[in-house]
Amino acid sequence: MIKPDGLSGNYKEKIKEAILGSGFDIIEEAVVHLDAERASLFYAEHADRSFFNSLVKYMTSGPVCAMVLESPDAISRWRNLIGPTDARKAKTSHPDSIRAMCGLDSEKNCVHGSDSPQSAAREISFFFRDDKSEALEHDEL
Ligand code: DGI
Repeated sequence: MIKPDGLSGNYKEKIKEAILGSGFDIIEEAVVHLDAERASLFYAEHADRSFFNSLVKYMTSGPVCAMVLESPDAISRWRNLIGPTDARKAKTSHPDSIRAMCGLDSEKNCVHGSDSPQSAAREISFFFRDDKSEALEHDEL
């Protein structure tokens, strides 16, 4: 997922170039503006953290672009391409990563990546349900 700062900072095309240049296929893509309820649900595992309200505010501050990426070892390869959670660390330890390119700090880090097959399955169905009548309303791409 490209987070609000990634889209508002006009990094979408650069991020997609990095995705395709790294050999991923983009299987699904949708621009969605999450409301507080949906953003809270997406990050439910962090509900007890001190930064949760700030995270929800950030994630609802503008649209996000959700994508389903496909490749061998997609989860570890994508996590490696985006770099560490804290974009300030990414700039030193992973200077070629996406978060180094467009992230700001440990919250505004411009992209998300599922961290396991289970979370990928949950997050894919969060944005792209099989039953289109229940799918999240997508903005125009
Ligand atoms: O999977 P990641 O996005 O790399 O990291 P995560 O699952 O630990 O955290 C999810 C998001 O929560 C992260 O992208 C931004 C936010 N976050 C994590 N740690 C911090 C944080 N936000 C703030 N403000 N401070 C943190 O320490």
